[in-house]
Amino acid sequence: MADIRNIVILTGAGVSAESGIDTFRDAGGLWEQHRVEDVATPEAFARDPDLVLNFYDMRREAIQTKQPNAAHDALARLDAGWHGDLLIVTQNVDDLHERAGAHRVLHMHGTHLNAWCTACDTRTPWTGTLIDRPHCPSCDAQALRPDVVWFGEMPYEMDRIYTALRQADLFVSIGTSGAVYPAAGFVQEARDMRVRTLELNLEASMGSRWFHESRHGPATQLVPQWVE
Ligand code: BV8
Repeated sequence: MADIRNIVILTGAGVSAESGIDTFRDAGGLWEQHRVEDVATPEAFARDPDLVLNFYDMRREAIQTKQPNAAHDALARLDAGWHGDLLIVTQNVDDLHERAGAHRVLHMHGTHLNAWCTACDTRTPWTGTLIDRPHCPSCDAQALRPDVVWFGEMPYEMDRIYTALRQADLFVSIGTSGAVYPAAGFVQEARDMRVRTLELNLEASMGSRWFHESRHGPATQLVPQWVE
């Protein structure tokens, strides 16, 4: 990586799979247990808030029992020692990148560690449940929802992501199926700007054909090999 200065890394559920966190679309994944339309849209939340709040309470509780794996650890080492710009853009709502020690992390689909008050629009660190309609610490309204980006909602910090992609020398996608936009389109954005692209994934993804190079295998093997 001698001629590389600025790196953008996109991670998806596959980077946390070996920590025991369900992915979305693998056999038995989250969406097989729940239809996306039923739990990850604003309409679903309006229609059946208990179902949605239970789904996220269950995931928030499960995430807190999991630990970072060798892929998170390798990315944290890279972040700590990298001389240039580096941004880990994660689609994941877990905090395993941070718990492994990474600092330059951007949660484009939000984080399970916050609750978002729909009354006063503040975000509060949250590790408990939301199903019991707790009061917002700021305005006392019982109007808290998960601070995650649902389908049809704008992902966080898109301008910052596109700016980082424009300035990157290398774009690496790790553990994502390439099924969800706009994240799935980042590789094409990168290629349009003559950025080198590398995919590290268990198997071919929906976007593999766009990458200059695509390596297949578990993240706990591929990521440390790439970082070292
Ligand atoms: C939006 C919530 C407007 C939190 C999620 C074109 C342009 C823009 C939008 C669209 C478009 N076409 C369609 C849309 C609408 C929609 C969309 O993409 N629909 C899809 C279904 C077609 N997108 C949206 O609504 C987005 N908002 O568009 O706003 C806009 C437009 C332009 C610019 C800005 C704004 C909002 C999308 C966010 C939805 N919220 N999550 C939560 O509950 O977690 S999405 C959900 O899917 C998660 O965030 C997840 O991260 C994401 C992607 O899934 P993956 O992470 O890839 O997980 P998956 O299971 O699919 O794959 C796992 C991969 O890992 C597999 O490939 C597997 O092989 C691999 N793997 C498994 N084990 C391992 C492994 N790899 C390595 N090692 C292993 N051990």
